[in-house]
Amino acid sequence: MTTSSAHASPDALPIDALIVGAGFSGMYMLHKLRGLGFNATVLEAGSGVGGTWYWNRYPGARVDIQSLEYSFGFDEGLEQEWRWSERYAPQAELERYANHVADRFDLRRDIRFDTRVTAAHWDDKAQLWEIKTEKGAHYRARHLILATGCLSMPTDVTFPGIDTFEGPIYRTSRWPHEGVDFTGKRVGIIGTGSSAIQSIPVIAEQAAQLTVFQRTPNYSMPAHNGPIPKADMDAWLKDPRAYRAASKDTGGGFQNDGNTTTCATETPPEEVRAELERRWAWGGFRILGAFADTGVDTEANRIVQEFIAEKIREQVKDPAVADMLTPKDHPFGTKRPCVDTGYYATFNRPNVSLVDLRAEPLVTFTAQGITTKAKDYEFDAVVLATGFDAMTGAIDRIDLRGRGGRRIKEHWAEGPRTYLGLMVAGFPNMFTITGPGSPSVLTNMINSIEQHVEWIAECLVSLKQHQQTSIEASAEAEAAWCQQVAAAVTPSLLPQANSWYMGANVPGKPRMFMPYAGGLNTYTEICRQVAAKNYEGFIIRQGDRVLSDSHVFTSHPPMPDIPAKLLPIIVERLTAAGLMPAAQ
Ligand code: FAD
Ligand code: N01
Repeated sequence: MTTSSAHASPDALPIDALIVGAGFSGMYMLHKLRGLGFNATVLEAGSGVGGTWYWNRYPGARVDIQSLEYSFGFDEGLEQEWRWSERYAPQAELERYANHVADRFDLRRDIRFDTRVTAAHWDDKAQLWEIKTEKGAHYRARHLILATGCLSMPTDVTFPGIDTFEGPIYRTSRWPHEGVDFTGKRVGIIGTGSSAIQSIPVIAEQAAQLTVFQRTPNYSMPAHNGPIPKADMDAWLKDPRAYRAASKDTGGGFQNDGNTTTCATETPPEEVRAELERRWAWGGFRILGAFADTGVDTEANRIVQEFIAEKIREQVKDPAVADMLTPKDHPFGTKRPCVDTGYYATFNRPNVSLVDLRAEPLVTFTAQGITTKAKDYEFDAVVLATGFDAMTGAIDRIDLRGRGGRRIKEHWAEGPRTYLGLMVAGFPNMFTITGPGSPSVLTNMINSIEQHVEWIAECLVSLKQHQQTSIEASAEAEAAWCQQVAAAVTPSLLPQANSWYMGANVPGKPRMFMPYAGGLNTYTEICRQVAAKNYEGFIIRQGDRVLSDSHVFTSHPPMPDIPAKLLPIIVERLTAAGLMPAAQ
């Protein structure tokens, strides 16, 4: 296993690790493994690094977690030499950052661009993964690391007559590199998720006319983008390590001034109001952490819903449009909330109109535009901001076969099953970075990525030190972890929405809440304990010989304190879901 990965190519000697994807996950994984003396190759479908920030170039695309925190913390030199220009960096700056990281650590020599992995099969005899690419190249690797992204595979959504439309159709997630000039154009956009909410205000400024087709309104909070807040900058400059550590030691992987003790329903209304106003003025996700009961108690959640509805009415002059823009079918926070710059006010512009697809369903695309049940709309261009086959889409598009030829699609037929969101039973030496069953999309993803990369790297070092050739999640530990994932989300309101977290945006996808909702800090501690207990729940082999055969999962950090008022709600939901025995 000493071949130079720079020359890993069809039928070459096996490499230590084949990493799929050159977003932040794949880039850090490569750097980390190299530093530990492993050889690794990255295969990336795109032509450049950055993943999300390479593909999603739509107007207005930017991060919605402050860049001070949404950036790598693994290297102090990198951290010190990079300065973010704004509180929430735009796509172009994030892509520059990804390129800077690639240059600084000389990553490109081990990344093959324009290379899509189509198949990966475990060869039990050779204890290797056999990997194939779209162009027919073949690699062999001891470990397969899927850094394929949770939000990298657009949904296959299509509409009747779409091929008859004579103008261009753009997907936010596959935006042309040369950009799009909408000046003087009549534009239609379908979708009102985060991508649409970011792009609508910018497209509206350029286009002659913009028609927004909305199926479900979303909650959106103002970003209040601008210079990095002084308090944050000062805290970061004073001690970047402590600042990072504080971000990582939170449920969401970013500092949100989270209140875990006070319930909105037990606080005087004027104090609740003042707190929500304070957080709305700060911007971004801060309102999510205002009260301990928002995410659990329907009544408490309604207080925030009404507060945001009022903010929408304040910003949108036409009361009928404001009403259309107000979410009514899901509690606040149960679909990923959006963060915007001028979204609601955009609907006051004379060149912007809103179509409610529930009131007038889309019938067909035509050569000139879109026909709904009520009207024909003519467009020069259409934008699809229709979302992703999240968490599993990029993984199950690969013909992945584990032990005995078992396919990942079979294994996940009723929803993705993993142990810790890191490994899958029956798929030895295959790791997922921020995979289903890990906190991933419920967190600041960079912190989740760093935690996964470092755990995987440590695991590979341990295997190497002990001359072990494979590690694999046991079926029992995987089942136990799936129960943990269910138990973490069941007490909350999260399962009540038809969200992409639940797989609800993809027809036929099994309904299952995919990420682990127990918080990044809790999860990190669980992973640490699992490794410290000699990788409990994993089967470790040397060739055919089983060296360690652990089938249990016992790592449970202490439960955080919960306000007494919430306990009966939590117990009732866990009992109803069969996750807690009913009291006798
Ligand atoms: P990605 O960046 O998705 O990279 C995966 C890479 O794998 C892609 O380049 C893809 O081409 C490649 N790939 C996939 N399958 C294959 C294959 N079969 N063969 C070869 N290559 C393959 N997260 C936050 O925490 N905060 C934010 O503010 C935020 N904003 C976002 C905004 C947008 C528009 C989107 C879409 C996501 C956002 N996210 C955000 C989530 C974001 O995806 C993560 O923060 C992070 O960038 C993920 O990095 P990654 O490397 O894991 O995956
Ligand atoms: O996708 P979405 P997204 N007919 O799934 C609609 C991250 N992100 O790309 O809700 C009509 O949220 C669909 O309607 P409905 C972030 O995690 C972050 O916007 O299903 N409409 C919805 O309105 C985010 O959550 C940022 O009824 C159809 C929209 O399309 C995730 O990526 C920016 C339809 C899809 O919304 C995904 O966001 C961008 C149909 N057939 C993305 N099919 C930041 O701000 C779908 N829709 C950092």
